[in-house]
Amino acid sequence: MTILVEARGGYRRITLNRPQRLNALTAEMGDALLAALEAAEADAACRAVLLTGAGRGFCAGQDLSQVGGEVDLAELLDHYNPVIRKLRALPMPVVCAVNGVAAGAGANLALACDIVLAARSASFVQAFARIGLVPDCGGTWFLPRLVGGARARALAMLAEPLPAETAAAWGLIWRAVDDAELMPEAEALAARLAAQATAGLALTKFALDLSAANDLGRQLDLERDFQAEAGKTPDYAEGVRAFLEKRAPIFTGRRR
Ligand code: T3D
Repeated sequence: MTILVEARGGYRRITLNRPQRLNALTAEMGDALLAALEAAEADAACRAVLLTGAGRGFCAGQDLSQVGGEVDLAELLDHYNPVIRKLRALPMPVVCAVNGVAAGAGANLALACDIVLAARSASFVQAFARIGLVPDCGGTWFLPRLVGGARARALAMLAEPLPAETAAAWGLIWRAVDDAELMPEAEALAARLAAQATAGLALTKFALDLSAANDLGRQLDLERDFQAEAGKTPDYAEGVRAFLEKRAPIFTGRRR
């Protein structure tokens, strides 16, 4: 099984599982990852996803032993782009625990998640330029938005490994943590998010993404509409009630 799925308290942990190839991606693996995300979305008890890799790497990008010759790269991306789209459209937060090197499409798979933690020993490599390719899986979209144009261009064109701590300092990821702390911290974060108001978090995620294409006026309109929707959820009522009663809220994640 190239993708492992475990149901935890309120969230699903999805593990890329080809450790002998640093979890390098194949078309079948892309399809299996998409199916795992769709299954998480269909499960009402699942309110967050945690994505990580087995072994010493997170993901080394496309499996290069399966390309070349007659392989149509555009066709290959038909297996990966739906995964990136699904990560951004999933109505729940996705935590990524980058346990080792994240290269090529593997780096951009991590950047497509909502909150990225990385082990201090991990690194991010936009490896594409080394083999004459263009950053894909959203790399050309995520990079300039996260780190700005100057750093995006150098990362994409030089293909040098960016250590996790620098990635955090530059705003490419949320935090770099000690290697031994990565999975405990990522699990705790996923569990914490799974206990929050899921619909509000989903709308927050979509609003932040949509801001990239909006001017302030349109974004204010969008916030008004999204707020109206969040305000109809039982979790909003519970949040206010809990505040007034000076207790911790108990959110259900239900939309209605
Ligand atoms: O449609 C499309 O557009 C195609 C999609 C393209 C998107 C892409 O992702 S293009 C970029 C593809 N990825 C790369 O170019 C990265 C290649 N890998 C590396 O540069 C290095 O392996 C790493 C920097 C990631 C890690 O280096 P290191 O020294 O820690 O490990 P290693 O010894 O190089 O790799 C360990 C094993 O994994 C090794 O196998 P072996 O010798 O022990 O049998 C190595 O060949 C294998 N491996 C690593 N990356 C890949 C891979 N095998 C196949 N494909 C890989 N991408």
